[in-house]
Amino acid sequence: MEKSGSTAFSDSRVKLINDYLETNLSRFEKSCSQRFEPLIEAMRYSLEGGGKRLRPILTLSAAEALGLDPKSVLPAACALEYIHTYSLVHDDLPALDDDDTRRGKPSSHKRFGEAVAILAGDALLTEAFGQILLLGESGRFLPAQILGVVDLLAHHSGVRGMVGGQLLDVTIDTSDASLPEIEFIHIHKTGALILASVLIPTKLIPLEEEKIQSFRRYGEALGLAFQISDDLLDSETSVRYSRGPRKKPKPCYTQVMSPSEMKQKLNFLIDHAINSIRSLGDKSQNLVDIAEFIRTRKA
Ligand code: GRG
Repeated sequence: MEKSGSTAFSDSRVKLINDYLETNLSRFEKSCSQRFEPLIEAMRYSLEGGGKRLRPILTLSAAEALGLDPKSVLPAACALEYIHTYSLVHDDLPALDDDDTRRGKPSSHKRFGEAVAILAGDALLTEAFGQILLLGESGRFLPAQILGVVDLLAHHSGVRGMVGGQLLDVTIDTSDASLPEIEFIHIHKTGALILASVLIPTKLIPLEEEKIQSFRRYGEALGLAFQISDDLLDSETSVRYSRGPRKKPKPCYTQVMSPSEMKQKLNFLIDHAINSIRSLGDKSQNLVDIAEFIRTRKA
């Protein structure tokens, strides 16, 4: 797969993820009838679109912070990227944001047509759950632990997480949205999958509740911080409008906070995220670096 657009994360880690994604998709492709090739092509097109791989990198780094071999969680990291990619493919559709481009290339429906883009998103979501089961191949994890990952991902990517947040995002009347309302949407739409990325490894080893809570605090703060940094980046360009049926500004922090208030909140959340995992010591350095990247990111 082509190199990610990331400049923030270790090239070797991004390469590990990209190689795994490609190897796995090729292996999966071999198990499918050739008649389904157009679907595989559309899945591959969006998967290799040059994203930062933030979510899988978080999973690998959280595993490392817990003393697990990061490679052992690659199937779950890959599942997260499948779910993230499906959400972007569907978000770009005419019924939602109606975006012609994604990551500098034509969006999936522009390249393959709406029907195939919808189905490619459906396939990415469905196959993500098949990917998680590959955690079992190494023999390192118990079936109950793997089921814990399935439960976590279903919770955070579905109605109680990303999809629920997306519903509110497309239906809210942004003209008088309050800060708590906007925050509720972001916690679900964007934050939930980021939180799940951090929590996955906590499902794979026996762990005391206090440690799980420190990962949760880190993941929650980082998820919200990521959305604020995204809104800040957008505010430097233009108001975020949806071209889709809504034809109104999308809910974002710029409607309820000034850029300097947003920067203050971003700094507060990043400090909180880093402090939450300090007690894990050197093993959590990559998690600290990711938080610092979100504090200052320009892309
Ligand atoms: C359609 C069910 C469904 C959900 C869509 C996440 C989402 C929900 C839509 C994307 C809208 C958006 C731009 C949200 C802002 C935060 C965000 C998720 C940005 C994209 O994530 P990055 O920056 O993307 O990690 P890359 O391209 O680096 O993978």
